[in-house]
Formats: sequence, C-alpha cells, structure tokens
Amino acid sequence: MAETRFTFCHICEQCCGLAVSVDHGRVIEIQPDRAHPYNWRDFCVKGARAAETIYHPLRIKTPMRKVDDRYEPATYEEAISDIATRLQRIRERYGGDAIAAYSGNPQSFSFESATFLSGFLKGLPTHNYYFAASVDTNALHVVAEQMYGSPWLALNVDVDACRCFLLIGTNPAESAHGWVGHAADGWKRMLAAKAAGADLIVVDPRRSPTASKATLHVAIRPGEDWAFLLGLIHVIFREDWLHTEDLARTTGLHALRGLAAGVRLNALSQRCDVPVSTIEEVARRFATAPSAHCVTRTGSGQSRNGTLAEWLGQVLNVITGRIERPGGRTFNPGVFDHIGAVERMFRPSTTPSRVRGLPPVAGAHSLAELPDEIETPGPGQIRALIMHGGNPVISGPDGPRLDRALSKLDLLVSIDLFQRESHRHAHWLIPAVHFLERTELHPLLASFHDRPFVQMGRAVVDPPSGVRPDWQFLAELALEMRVPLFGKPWFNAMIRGSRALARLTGRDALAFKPAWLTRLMLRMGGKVTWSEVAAHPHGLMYEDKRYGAFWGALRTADRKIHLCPPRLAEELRKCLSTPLCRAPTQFPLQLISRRRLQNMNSWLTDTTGLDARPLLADVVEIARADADALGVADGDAVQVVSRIARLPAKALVSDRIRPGVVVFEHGWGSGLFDPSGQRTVLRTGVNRNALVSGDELDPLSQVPLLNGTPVRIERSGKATVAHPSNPPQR
Ligand SMILES: Nc1nc2c(c(=O)[nH]1)N[C@H]1C(S)=C(S)[C@@H](COP(=O)(O)OP(=O)(O)OC[C@H]3O[C@@H](n4cnc5c(=O)[nH]c(N)nc54)[C@H](O)[C@@H]3O)O[C@H]1N2
Ligand SMILES: Nc1nc2c(c(=O)[nH]1)N[C@H]1C(S)=C(S)[C@@H](COP(=O)(O)OP(=O)(O)OC[C@H]3O[C@@H](n4cnc5c(=O)[nH]c(N)nc54)[C@H](O)[C@@H]3O)O[C@H]1N2
Ligand code: SF4
Ligand SMILES: [Mo]
Repeated sequence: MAETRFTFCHICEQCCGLAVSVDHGRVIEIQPDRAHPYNWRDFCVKGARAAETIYHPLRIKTPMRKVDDRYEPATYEEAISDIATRLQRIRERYGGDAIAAYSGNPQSFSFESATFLSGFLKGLPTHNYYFAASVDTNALHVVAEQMYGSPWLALNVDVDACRCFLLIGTNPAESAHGWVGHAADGWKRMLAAKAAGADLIVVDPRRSPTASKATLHVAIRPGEDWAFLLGLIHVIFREDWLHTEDLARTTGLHALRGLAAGVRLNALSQRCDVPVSTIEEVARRFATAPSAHCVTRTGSGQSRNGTLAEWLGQVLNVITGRIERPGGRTFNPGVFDHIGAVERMFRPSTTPSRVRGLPPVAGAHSLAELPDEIETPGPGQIRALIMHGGNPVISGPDGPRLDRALSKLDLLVSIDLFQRESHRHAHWLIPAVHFLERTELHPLLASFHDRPFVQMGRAVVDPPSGVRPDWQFLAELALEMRVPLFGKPWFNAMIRGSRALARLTGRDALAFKPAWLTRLMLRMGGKVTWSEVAAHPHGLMYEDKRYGAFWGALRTADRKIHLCPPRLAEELRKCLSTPLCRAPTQFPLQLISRRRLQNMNSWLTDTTGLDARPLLADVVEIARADADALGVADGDAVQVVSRIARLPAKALVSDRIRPGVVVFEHGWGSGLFDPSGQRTVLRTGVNRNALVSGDELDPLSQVPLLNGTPVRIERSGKATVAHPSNPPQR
C-alpha cells in the first residue's frame, strides 16, 4: 500500500513542499504538498520528476575505480584507503595547497555535505577552494562585504507589499527566485501585487516571460546595467528624492553624491542604450512609489561590470528608503546567527591565488583560475581535486581548457550521482545520496526564506544499498589521513570515541552524526528546537515576520552602511573615464544565456526524459534585424564564433531580443557516461560556455563574461556537435 511522505524539493532555492507517494520503498509519484504552510505553488516539472534521477540506470551506486580506460566497482574501504594514501603522498611532498576542491550549486542544499568538505579543507589545510558562486553570486558577496561588512549579508525581497518592482537581469517566471531575493511562490505573488496596481519594471535585453508581463520593459544593452542604475541615482539626487531618515545610518553619502552629480545623463544613456527620458521616468516611478525594491541578479551579475551594477542596485534601495520596510528588502535572521556561524566555522581564506594573485571572494577562488592553477608548475600547484556535486566543465567558462587541465591531475575524485563531463578523467567516482534519501535540517537555509519558516528535509526512501552519505565519506577520509576536521584534532577524537562507544554498547545513536551540530546550532539560536521542527513534517512558521533585523546584523565596524566604498568607487571612475567600447568588428554581437523551466543548470538536461529537449539544445536566438543582415533564416545551420571557440548551432529568428544580442542556453553538451563502459556516452547539444574565456573577468567579482560575450554568427553548411574531448577550433 502506498504511503505519503513529506519533505521539500532541494533542486532550486524555492524549496517547494513535496508529498511523495512511496510503495515498497520506491517513489511512485511526487506531488506538491498542499498542506505546506510556506511554498508549494511553484512546484514544477523538475520536482515532479525528481525520482527519475534516483532510479536512472546510469546512477553511480558504488565507489568506482579507474583502471586503464574503464571503471571497476570497489568497496568504500578500498576507495578511502587508496584516496587517502595518494592524497597523503601529495600533501607530504607538496603541501596541503596542492589539494583543491570544487563545490557545485547542489552543495548549497546539504548542510552536512558542505560542512564536512569545508572541515576537511580546513584540516589539510588548503586555500584552494573553488565554488559555483564565482559563476553566480560573487558580485553580491563583494558588494555585501564592502557595504555591509559581511559577504553573506543578503537581503530578501518583500513582495506582497511592494508597489514598484525593479528587476534587473532576472527572470523569476522561469527561474523562480534564487536564494538572493528569495520569495516563496514569488512570481505568483508578484503578479498578484501587479494585479493590485504595482508597477513591474523589467530590465532585460530579451523579452523574457517575466518581461512580457512587465508594466515597462527596458531592453538594455548587456553589461551596461551599471550605467542605467547610475543614471537613476543621478536623477534621484538631482530631484532630491532621497529618503533622509535612513541616510543617517550610512556613511559615504557625500562621496556618492559627488560621483552621481559628476556624470552626464546623456553619456550614461548612450552606454546602456536606454533613452534619457526612460531613465528619468524609471527614477521617478521607483523613488516616488510608496514601497519598492530593486533586485539585480545573474543577468547583470555575470557580465563585465556586474559588481558595479550590484552595488548601485543596493545603493538605489538604501537611498530611497527601501531597507527593512514593507515592500522593500529585508533581512531574515533565521533560526541561528548564520553569518557568525559561516565566519567561524568556515573561516574564509584570504590567501590570494598563486598564478593571478587574485583575492578569494567569500573564501573561494574563481573557477576561471582553476586551469592555470592546475597547469602552471611551481610550489603550490594543484595536483589533486575533489569535485563535489558540480559540473564546471559545462557550467564554467572555457570548458575545453578546464577539461584538459583536469586530465593532468595526479588525482581527481568526484562525489556525484552521475559521471558527467567534469568527471570524465576522475580516478575515483564516489556515489552521492540524493536529497530524497537524506534526512537533514539545514540551519542556514531558513534565513534565505522571505518569512520565518523552517523545515526538515526527510529521507522518503533509502539510498541504494551500501551508499554512504557524502559527509561520511569525507569524514572517513579525514580520519584515515589523520587530517584534523575543521583544524581541530579533538573533533576527530570525538568521532572516533563516539563510534567506539556505539560499537561497544550496540547503540547506533551514540555514534556521531552531523545532526548533533545542527541541534547545537538551533539551541544556540534559541528560536526552535530540533524536536519542534521534527514534529512539523510540513515545516514550521516559527514566528511572525518582523522588519528591522538588518540594522542589528550589520557587520561594518561603525555599524553603518557604507554607501561609497573606495574600491567600488575607484572601479566606477575607471569605467566612466573609459569610452564605451564599440563592439569589435570581428565580434559585433553580444551573447547572453537563458534558463528553462525543465533544466537545472547542466543537470536534469540529460537524466529526465523530456522529449522536446534535443530540439532546444543547440539553438541560438538571433534578432530579426541581425538575421536579415546576415541572410540567416529560421532553422538555418550557423556557427557561433567567439575569440576562443566556434560552435555549431541552429538559428531561431526572434522578435524578442534587442538587435545586437544573441541568446544561447547554457547547460547543454554535457556527457552522461556509463562508467562500466557498456553504453555509449549520452550527449545532447553543445556547451555554449566553450565560447567564454576564463581570462576576461569582472575585475571585482572575478566572474567571467557569461553574458555579453563578444561573438559573431556565420552561416554554415552542416552543423556538427562539439564536445570537450573534441575541442572546437580556436
Ligand atoms: N552561460 C551560463 N553559465 C552558467 C549560468 C548562466 O546563467 N549562464 N549559471 C551559473 C550558475 S547560477 C550556477 S549556480 C552554476 C552551476 O554550476 P555547477 O553547480 O558546477 O553545475 P551544475 O550543472 O549545477 O552541476 C551540478 C552537479 O551536481 C550533481 N548533483 C546533483 N545533486 C547532487 C547531490 O545531492 N549530491 C551530489 N554530490 N551531487 C549532486 C549533478 O549530478 C551535477 O553533476 O552554473 C553557472 N553557469
Ligand atoms: N528552471 C530553472 N530554474 C533555476 C535554475 C535553472 O537552471 N533552471 N537555476 C537556479 C540558479 S542556480 C540560479 S542562480 C537562479 C538564477 O535566476 P535568475 O538570475 O533569474 O536567472 P535567469 O533566469 O537566467 O535570468 C537572467 C535574465 O537576465 C537577462 N540578461 C542577460 N544578460 C543581461 C544583462 O547584461 N543585463 C540585464 N539586465 N539582463 C541580462 C537574461 O535575458 C535573463 O532573462 O535560478 C535558479 N532557478
Ligand atoms: S525545482 Fe521546481 S519543484 Fe523543485 S524547488 Fe524548484 S520550483 Fe520547486
Ligand atoms: Mo546559481
């Protein structure tokens, strides 16, 4: 008899409540949990088909060791012993920094996995940690650190009471709300606010599904959002639409005013290609609305001056009094002092990178630097890498270059559900536990919600027989290598001691589990206990929503918002004094990307069976005017050419994008391998990120130009599919 079990979806940050029917230990159906007090209306096809990942025939269910060109199953004991021996040899000979790790986006959803990877790296120790934020939210981390004193001080959005939304480079209609600016059922609530009279201003070079619902769509030139935002700030100073009360909580107003007054609106208008009248109109609508907020996300953040856009977007909110007010941006302190915890437990590294000498952002180096760090000889060269739930050969810049670098490592260990493109050269494949097989309470996730809500993720089915959780593999590796977890030898002793006691008494509950840390954190937070959360399978609204927590959470020494941090101001001045570069004649078009409801970055593109997918995988959207000028018609085979690569694609002539811009989806072109070597590699479409160089970065956030990449389109005869093992021509 089927039984319904409740948990939430860990695929994207919406964390939709799930009602999972389970029969004889197998997932039969996944539905939204309609009794969920927080979020179930965003429930989508990715959540509905989550079990296809669990039961996929290519899922890795045992450690696999590379032997010549094949993989052979091995026990955990063999895997841990071999990996520990090899890592130890590297560590003794070259030092801890020769060992690196990359964590992908799904790691943000597992407190225990992320904690134990971090604990392992701290124990080595190594500063060579790489994270998906360097192709995502780094601009926010840089700005939050400079303005608010902590890279993790992120503000949520308060959608219901908002009367003017200004969305820059985000498409919540398809992406839902990411962890920054997160709101449960957010897009639907925004549409409801709009129906009640709210203004919805969307700034996007493409008429995205979000933009198509806008009261005003501003089709900006990619990469120039900073100029548009500076224009708004200029007008707000000029018209004196400032919110004086909140300005007392800031420093740097004078410097900011000087910067904003010194610009010419005409020049800014030319840069972003938005008429002066529109800039003035948006400034008026935003500044004079009874409530409002501005959100800047990946569209602007993954471009050349994404950090400046992020900064000016935050400034816009502050100077118009949108912080901690209904309809504005608010801080959720969560169930625990998560910012203090991150700072203490993960103590972010400040060691600059070896080759390019760049400082880490929020404790992690930029993915764009990884190939150089592996390939450049000398002390500190990376020789071993743990790839934890990530696929950077597809999701990061210049995949072919990273692929080549990964092939040169002495040891590559992947912890993942599958063997994908980034794990092609792995010496060991370690299985992962899917979120539907994990019971864990993520104490930090609660602070990303827009209301005081917390839920325990529940294992609704067991993992495949013998598969150990990611954290346990990492902890056992540390014990075997005598690497003190978190740099604390007593931590290892505590794990060993508790396990010995459990064995002796036959009581498994006495053996250490990461839940011990979570319980402790909840107790220190003093808002909810583990048992209270456990007693609410649909999740718990633990208090009423309040406004104002942000002011107490500020981490700057003077407890004020720094409106005009010197590093950001200096970069802005540099931009202002550089004339708008005309598009290079060889590469006159700007490439941007997009997401689709069915996919999650580069995963789910290949494991869940949606028939339309191959049709979408290698399509490049071209504005009609550009297509006409090139003589390209719908469906024509074309080549997309950048400074570093050339990729085949099919043209889709479109009236939705501004001329000069082309759109190519990311996430495709990743191989799905069968480690047993019995099946051929599944690979659909092309990896458009092969067009993006790892050399050209936003100087502040170190994010590569995933958006606004200079390209050209050539007509071609026959389209062929390129992949990293067959690098495209340079
Ligand atoms: N052009 C372009 N590129 C982009 C973006 C863009 O907008 N445009 N977006 C960027 C963004 S925002 C992000 S976050 C990055 C993502 O970059 P990554 O996180 O590196 O890439 P993903 O494609 O999300 O790969 C996730 C991997 O995690 C595995 N996985 C899934 N669940 C689990 C689990 O529970 N445990 C373990 N161990 N593994 C698991 C999957 O099988 C997959 O191999 O991509 C970035 N790349
Ligand atoms: N279905 C689905 N949902 C997802 C994901 C997914 O892969 N699939 N990924 C999740 C993750 S990891 C994240 S980080 C979030 C990201 O969530 P969002 O930040 O909302 O990401 P996108 O949906 O890619 O929207 C970015 C928009 O920016 C526009 N854009 C591109 N370049 C520029 C520019 O220079 N300026 C401006 N103003 N706009 C520009 C694009 O046209 C696009 O419409 O989504 C999450 N949700
Ligand atoms: S993937 Fe879909 S179902 Fe899962 S949390 Fe995101 S929006 Fe909800
Ligand atoms: Mo992301």
